[in-house]
Amino acid sequence: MISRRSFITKSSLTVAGIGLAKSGFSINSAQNNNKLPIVISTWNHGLPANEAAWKILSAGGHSLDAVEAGVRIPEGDPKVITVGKGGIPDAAGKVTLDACIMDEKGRAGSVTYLQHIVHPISVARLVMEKTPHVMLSGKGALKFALDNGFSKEKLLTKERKVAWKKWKKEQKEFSNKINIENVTEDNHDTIGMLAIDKDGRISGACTTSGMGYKMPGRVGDSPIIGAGLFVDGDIGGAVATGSGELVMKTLGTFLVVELMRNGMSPSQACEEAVKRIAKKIPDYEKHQIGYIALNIAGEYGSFCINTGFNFAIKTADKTGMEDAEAWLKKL
Ligand code: SD4
Repeated sequence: MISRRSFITKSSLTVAGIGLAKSGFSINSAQNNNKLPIVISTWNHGLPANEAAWKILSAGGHSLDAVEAGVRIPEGDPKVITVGKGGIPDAAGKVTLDACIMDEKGRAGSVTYLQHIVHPISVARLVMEKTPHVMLSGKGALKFALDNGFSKEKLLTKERKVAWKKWKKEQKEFSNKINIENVTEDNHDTIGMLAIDKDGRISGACTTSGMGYKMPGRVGDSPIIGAGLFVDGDIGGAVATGSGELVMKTLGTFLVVELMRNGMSPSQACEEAVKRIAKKIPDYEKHQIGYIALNIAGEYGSFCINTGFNFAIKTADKTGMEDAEAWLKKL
C-alpha cells in the first residue's frame, strides 16, 4: 500500500488561511464558492473513490448513488487493508465489516459486524430502502444480504492472514494508537465520504473493517449514525475516522452537524468536536480522530487530533488531497 505521507499531493487546495480567522478558529480549507457538485472523503483512498463518485455527480446523478459508488472502490480493492475485502482481521483472524449510509431526507441504513460480503455499504443502503429498521448486525445482516442477492466471498487475503499470524505469534498487545504519523502495520483508515449533487442534495457513506486486531465482536463508530456519519439535508454532513471509541463517546458527527446548524463553518465545527474529545477523554493524545464536514453551501472543512490525517476533494475545478490541521500541533 502506498504510504499516506508519500501520496499527499500538496495541491493548490492546501490551506487557505482565510475568512473566519478573526473568530478565533483556524480555517484549513478554501471555500468552494458555492459550486456544486462536490465530493470529499477521508485518506488517500479517497482519491479513486471520489473519481467513481464524480462520474455520477458530473452526469447529474443523485449524491446517494455517488457516495455508494465511491466507497465501493476501496471496499473492493484488496490492497486497501482497512476497508472491505483485504481488510485487517480481528484478533481471531476474522474480517468483520461496519458501514452506514445516509441521505438528504434523513434516511439511514447500517450494518455492523458483517462477514463475507465485499460491499457492506450496499447492504446498508438496502437496509435503509427495504426494511423498517436502521441497523442490522452480524448473522442477521449476513442473512439479509444473502437473501437480497449478495454472495459470500473470502475477505481475508493471504497477505493479511500472514500479517495476522505474525501479530499473534509476537503476542503483540492490541494497539489503538492508530492513524498517527509513523505508525505502521496496524494503521487503520476508514473511508468516509460526503457529496452534494448539482441539485443540492447531500448524502454520506462510511465503511470500514474497523480497528486492526480488535476484540472479536467489537463494533466501532463507523456504522453508528451520529458517530461515524451524520447528514442533515438542511445543514450539511460530517464523517469521522480514527479511534471509534472516542467518537462514540462524544457522538462526534452529530455534534459537528449541530455546531454547523448553530452557525459554525465546517472547519470550526470539526475543531470544536475535536476539542470536546480533548476535554472529556483522558489520554486522547494517544489517539487519532479526523473529522471532515461539508455544509449545504458546498463549504468544507476538517480537523484532527494528531498530524497525519488528510482527505480528498473533487469539484469541477479541484482534484487533490488536503492535510487537516491538528489540535496537538496548534496547542
Ligand atoms: C473504528 N473508526 O472502527 C474506525 C477505524 C477508523 O481510521 O476509522 N480508522 O473505530
